[in-house]
Amino acid sequence: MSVHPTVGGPAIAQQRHLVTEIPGPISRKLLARRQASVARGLSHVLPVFVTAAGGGVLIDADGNSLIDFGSGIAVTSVGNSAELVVTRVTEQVAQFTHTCFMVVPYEGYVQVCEELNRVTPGSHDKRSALFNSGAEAVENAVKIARHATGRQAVVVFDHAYHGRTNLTMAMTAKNMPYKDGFGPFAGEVYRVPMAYPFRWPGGPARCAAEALDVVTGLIHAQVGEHRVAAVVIEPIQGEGGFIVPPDGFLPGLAGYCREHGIVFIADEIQSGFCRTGDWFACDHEAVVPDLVTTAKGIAGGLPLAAVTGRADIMDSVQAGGLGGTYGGNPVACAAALGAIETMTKEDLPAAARRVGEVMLPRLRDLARRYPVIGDVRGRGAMLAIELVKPGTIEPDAAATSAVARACHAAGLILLTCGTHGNVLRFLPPLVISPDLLDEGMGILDDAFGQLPS
Ligand code: PLZ
Repeated sequence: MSVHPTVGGPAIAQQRHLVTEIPGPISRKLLARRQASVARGLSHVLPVFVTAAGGGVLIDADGNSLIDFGSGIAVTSVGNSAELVVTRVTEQVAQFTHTCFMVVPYEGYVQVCEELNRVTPGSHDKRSALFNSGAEAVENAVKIARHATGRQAVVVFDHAYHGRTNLTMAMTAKNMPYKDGFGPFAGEVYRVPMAYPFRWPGGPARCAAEALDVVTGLIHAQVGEHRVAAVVIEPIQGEGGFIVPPDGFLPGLAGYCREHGIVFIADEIQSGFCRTGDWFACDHEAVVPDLVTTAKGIAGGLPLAAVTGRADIMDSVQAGGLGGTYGGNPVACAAALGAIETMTKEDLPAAARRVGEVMLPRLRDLARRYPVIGDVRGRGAMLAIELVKPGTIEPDAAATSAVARACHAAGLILLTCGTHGNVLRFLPPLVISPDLLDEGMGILDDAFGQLPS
């Protein structure tokens, strides 16, 4: 058993260990307090209250040690309380906590932008701007694209997820729970079909070419290329179901945008920062977006987000046109520098590929044994299985939540996703030990075994 060293906290044994039912009595008490004090609109995947976390495990208030296959939705890729994040944050928080970059600047912000300009796809001249959340980064990417082009329309995809603010809700596809009752939504947002191999009517082999035809045809007929400021796409879709477009689709789309002066925006908020086995999911096919939005994995758990892209597009905005009180907060910047240093030193893209090499064969084996699994997909440590009524492509959300619940009860934190709630997704910290990965897969196997046949 390996021990995850954390600076300033206890070393956490890398093992699953349950001492109560899940959630235990202390968590249940806290949940009652939560229900009396916190708005109902916030929900939990699993209501265990965490007291410590590191590597691939979370410790709860009852003393249970749970395996983490969620990373707080693809955030703690470097592990929780990763050593370099803790050191840099601790140093920074003792120096100064805030000045507001718009009032008085500091070096950490500039360093994070330099790093972003270096690690994001393409070697062209770039600029970055920092924000607090993924949704805020997407909002700003759209602002910048509109400003640079003088156009208004924004094209997004079926199954897209871009956030919960007014503009990003309009860009997000799924109604329940994200949009229901929250309208009216921002205008000039147009939705086109996603290249979704498992569900493409003409079959996966024809998906890339046919989807490109459909998308460009719809933009031409229903929007007009000259009105489109930006096409925004997650290079691997996240909340919408971990949908991986077939090879050729993203390069084709990027080429089409170039041809028509449309800003091509890759939303790498979930797929970025080593998660897919490359620094960014776009790297897989050497696609170079005009703008990239990042968040989540960027700062090891502290709130930070960014827009990075072509200097001419970014710098089209007047001084004072972008900003916010907290965007690029010095403590969050220190965390990002620690996280990026960890990714580089520990070669976390390779670690993500190894996670995929262990998990994909196991998931494919499950799919052979359990016909409820219709598709296995993903790259690196961004993997998923889609559950359907056997022999059909009809989504099976009930089986999906039954499997997730059984995993939770056994001490494995596992997330679902998908427009139809029928996808189990796997997002372990990239530093998770092979033993924990293996144990987690065993729990998943047992959970499928418990499904009524
Ligand atoms: N773009 C691709 O995945 C956030 C949302 C969880 P924020 N995904 C997790 C939830 O239910 O709120 C996300 C994403 C992509 C944008 C966002 C938005 O990022 O930091 O949550 O605003």
